[in-house]
Amino acid sequence: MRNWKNALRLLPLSLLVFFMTGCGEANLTALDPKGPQAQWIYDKMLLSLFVMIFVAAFVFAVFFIILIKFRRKPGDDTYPKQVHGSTTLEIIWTAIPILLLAILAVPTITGSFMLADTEPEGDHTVHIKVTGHQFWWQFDYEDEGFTAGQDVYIPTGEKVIFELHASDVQHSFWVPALAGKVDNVPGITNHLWLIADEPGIYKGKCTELCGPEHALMDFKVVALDRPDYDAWVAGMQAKAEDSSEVLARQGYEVFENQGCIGCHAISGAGSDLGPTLTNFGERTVVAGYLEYTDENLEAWIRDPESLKQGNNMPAYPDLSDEDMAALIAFLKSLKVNE
Ligand code: HEC
Ligand SMILES: [Cu+2]
Repeated sequence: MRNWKNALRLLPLSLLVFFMTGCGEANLTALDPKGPQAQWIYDKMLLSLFVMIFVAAFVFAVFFIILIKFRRKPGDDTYPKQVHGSTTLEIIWTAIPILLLAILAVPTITGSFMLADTEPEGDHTVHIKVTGHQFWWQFDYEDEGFTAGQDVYIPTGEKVIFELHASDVQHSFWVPALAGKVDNVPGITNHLWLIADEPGIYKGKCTELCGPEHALMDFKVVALDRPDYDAWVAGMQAKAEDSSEVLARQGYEVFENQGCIGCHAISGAGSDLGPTLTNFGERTVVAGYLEYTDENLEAWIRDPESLKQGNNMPAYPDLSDEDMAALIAFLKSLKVNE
């Protein structure tokens, strides 16, 4: 009884948690689709939900009718009439499920072809190579000639085709508001396309258990209107072609002397060892999930292990405060659209 009451007390809290899971960064949900792929998936979820509700309602209704109608009445001692088999009934209850499955199967099969159609569409189709690493994402814009880390920028209203790879173990690429999930498998190339209808930042997540901090392997899709997207691409390309201005910045020395440069590219092609930092100053989080503050940045550099267990960045506990300040200022200055 006590347990039951406690459970009841937790109800408002759990409802709150339930409703809040949709808030905060808002769009880590498949229930508020923002593109045709996600919309299709959402519609099919509703369709199967309606089919299930119909089945459940029908079965429960029949169950209760029988329960009440055929109850043994007080004073009634007669033994009910015994029946064995009914061809009509059996045909009916075989046909209904077949019909229901057909209702689900036809759109599912035609839709599977639609979702797998990674043929370019229009003259602008964007191709991006995605590589999953423990526990971060690399985005190579091969046609454009540069690499981005953690945040993937796309134009709105255009078909974007992702080519999915993995460098170590299996990962899975999922941006619920825009599309379904497809696995990144070492040695295999998978594809996924999506379209973002509106500009915005869409949260993405790795959905394949890939190690201790799998749960923190977050990324973002930044959808921009074509002109803004073009400006971003031009900025990234300019940095890829000429990084002299970045290298001359204060704080770069520390970055170089500490060996950060060995894993983190700040222009051009990225490294497989760490996220490209070319536009790190434009990120909204550190390491995929930490709030973007100087304190968190410092904490990350001094001891990444304590924030993301098992990740592949070494700790720098002994950096002087001066070097740290210079380094942080340098990292925050890395922007492509200034
Ligand atoms: C041996 C390779 C390696 C070295 C050296 C290294 N890092 Fe990293 N760094 C990584 C990896 C791997 C990650 C991604 C960790 C994760 O999220 O799982 C990372 C992540 C980061 C991030 C977060 C990036 C983002 O997109 O949010 C920052 C900032 C960073 N490192 C700064 C530095 C600085 C500054 C140094 C030098 C003092 C440095 N790193 C040295 C491998 C390295
Ligand atoms: Cu992963």
